[in-house]
Amino acid sequence: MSEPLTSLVPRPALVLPASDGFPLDLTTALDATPELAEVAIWLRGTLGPAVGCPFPPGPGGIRLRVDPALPVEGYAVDIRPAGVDLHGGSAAGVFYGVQTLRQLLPPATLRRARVGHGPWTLPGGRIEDAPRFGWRGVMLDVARHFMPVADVLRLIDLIAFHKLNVLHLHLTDDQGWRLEVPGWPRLTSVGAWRPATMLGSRQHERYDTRPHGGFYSDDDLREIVAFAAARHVTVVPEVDMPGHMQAAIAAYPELGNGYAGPVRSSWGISRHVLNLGPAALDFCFAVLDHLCDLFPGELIGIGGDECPVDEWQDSPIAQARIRDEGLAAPERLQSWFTARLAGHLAERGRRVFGWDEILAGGAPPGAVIAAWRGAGPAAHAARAGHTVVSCPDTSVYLDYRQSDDPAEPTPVGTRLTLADVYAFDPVPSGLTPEQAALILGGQANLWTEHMESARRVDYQAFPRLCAFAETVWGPAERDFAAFSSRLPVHLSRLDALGVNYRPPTGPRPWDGRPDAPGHPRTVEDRLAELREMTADLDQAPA
Ligand code: TNX
Repeated sequence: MSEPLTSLVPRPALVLPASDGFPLDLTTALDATPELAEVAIWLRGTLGPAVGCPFPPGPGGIRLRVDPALPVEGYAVDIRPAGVDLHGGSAAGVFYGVQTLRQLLPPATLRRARVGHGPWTLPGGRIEDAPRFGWRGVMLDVARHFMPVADVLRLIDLIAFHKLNVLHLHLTDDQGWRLEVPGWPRLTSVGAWRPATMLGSRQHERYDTRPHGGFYSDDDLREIVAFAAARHVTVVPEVDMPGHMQAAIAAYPELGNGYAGPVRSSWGISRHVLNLGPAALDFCFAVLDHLCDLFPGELIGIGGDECPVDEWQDSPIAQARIRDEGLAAPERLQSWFTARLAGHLAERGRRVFGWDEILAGGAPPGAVIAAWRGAGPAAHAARAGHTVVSCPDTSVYLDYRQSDDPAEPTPVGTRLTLADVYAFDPVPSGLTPEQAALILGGQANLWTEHMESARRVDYQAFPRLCAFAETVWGPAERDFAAFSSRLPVHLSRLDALGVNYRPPTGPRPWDGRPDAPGHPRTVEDRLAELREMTADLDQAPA
């Protein structure tokens, strides 16, 4: 069988090889219906420069059609000498079919300009394919390290190449605020900048001496949203509240509980959180309204993770709120707050997307839970009737080290090898079929404390993201040995795309970060820590 047909990533549901393929040359025509105009524009713009073909409209070449009888994101493609017939359940399905065609061509055609003269032959055969899950996500933290728009767009292209369809953008955190909000100019003039950056894990207390920062203009974010939409990727924005808010409080101390100081330079969790008085609530509503203006998707991320209550114990503003709302304890203030945000978003036809900490005290109905603290919270959320995105740190935190090699850049977290990520299943065990149906899919998270550039994000993400793509696209039953045998061909595709992936042989000398030491953990220690962190969920209504 032709090598490209047997080395697709993610692996398609069905591949039936045939003897003769379709040669692509400078005259190959493209026949697409009007509803597929955007796919056609993208195909011409992506494949055109690499093969030197303008893909003139007309019959006899590549034919694209929507067939509503197919699964909505599924596709079926027939490649014969007479032409290519590609049907998708929707424009998204057709788009994924074209992504498959790109992988079937030689890797040189993934480049941005012509290398060689062709003809490039698509191997003959039929492929039928559809994803297992509707949420195939990647989270990018642009708060810890700002990533320029061009690099975000490039990552979206790589996400879409692997048939992933959600980019969760973590836009704010203690270490930086990355979007403009009308009426709150200091968020970006002050909150987007920090005086220095921690080098390595916080245990070492090392810093560089360079300021770091940056933020996206409204048009930057609109461009990201539109670029992603053309690739069938939904951008889910997140502004993390009421904790992880030190950058906003540095800009507007009246939002906090007495903190007056800079944006945070160190990693870890800040104790400086919103006071949740009337002004802070108005601020949060203004932020949400602006997110609704910029991001058309139904879900708006409100964060909600790791919010220490220490400051609320002695804050007159927080205490007044606790008293006025008749809350039993400071711990209840966050769930009261989350309910207010959910109500505000519901009035605008949107829903809350939050980390699993918002389950404590009961999450608002309709909230989508990003379950990250091990496998327990996903099951807890599904049992409580919430829809869930599984992203347990124990399987899919791509900031965690990829091996025990001491040369791995800033080794943190538990070891998550390619095989560990490949073994991920978004559906936790022990759920009824009805509860399992609430698992929307999975998400790999790229926290960027230790990734200051796109090059380092590449290193942490690839090839583990290729393995992850198969966990959310392919069936539950998978074979790591078979995946590994497909990987070398796929790595040649990543080479052509210019991805700084981790080589199977380990980090190259320049991938290392001797200046930024890590803090590796054992799985046993992490599991014990997670049990303690999620103990409060056992008391929460399920
Ligand atoms: C926990 S996951 C966090 C992040 C850190 C990450 C590092 C989550 C909701 N919170 O703030 O960046 O660990 O792995």
